[in-house]
Amino acid sequence: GIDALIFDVDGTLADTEEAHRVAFNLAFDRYGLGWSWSRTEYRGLLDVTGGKERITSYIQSLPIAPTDRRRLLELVPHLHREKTRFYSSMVNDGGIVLRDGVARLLEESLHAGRRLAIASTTSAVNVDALLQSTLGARGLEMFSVIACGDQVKQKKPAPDIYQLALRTLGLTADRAVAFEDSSNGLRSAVAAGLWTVITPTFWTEGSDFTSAGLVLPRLGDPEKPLSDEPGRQLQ
Ligand code: XBP
Ligand code: MG
Repeated sequence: GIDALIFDVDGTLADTEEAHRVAFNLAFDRYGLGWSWSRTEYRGLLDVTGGKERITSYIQSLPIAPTDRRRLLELVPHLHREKTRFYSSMVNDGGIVLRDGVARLLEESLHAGRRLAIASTTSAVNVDALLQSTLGARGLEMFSVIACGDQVKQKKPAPDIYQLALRTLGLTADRAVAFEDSSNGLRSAVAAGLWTVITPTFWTEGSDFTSAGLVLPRLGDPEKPLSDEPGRQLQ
């Protein structure tokens, strides 16, 4: 049987990528770099997971002198810190909603005695902000394990983050199911031995999902936001 459900965050729990894109651009602006990532360009940039890694790979692709490149590479941690500030405040302001069916799946899985976990590339502060702003005060408590960001050396598509989640849950891969939206996420989960459900977004549709156990347009029907009301019934 299945003991746990392991969720990716960006793209899977919520379609956050537009907010990430805007936050990157605001950070570039703050540093007067004159860079602005369009939606089309950002779709391609998503091939590299992790914000710091994405900015680094972008700088590596610029046709500039080695000294300029070095100077820009030194800025990466600062740019990323600024980006995280912009992104997490957008999330805290309530600008992000859960994807259809997510809240219900989380609630019903807990009710059925399954544990919930997170395996995400993004920073812990972003994951915390998203869970609290979409699920309320209980958001963090619902998850037994939150594996994210720089807790592993190798980000997705490497299996490390899913392996960390499984290890912390104390489970082997056959006792859990993964939920993902991207081919990098799918590769990571499958490499960790997990059967994986894919719900693509605008940013990932058309990718190669052949190794997925199941590809669905969404995890369920649209629903009203969760209330903190005790005894709230799921329909
Ligand atoms: C999502 C990502 C993240 C965000 C940026 O990947 O690639 O890197 O775009 O987050 P996944 P940070 O959904 O596969 O985990 O800037 O916080 O790294
Ligand atoms: Mg994702």
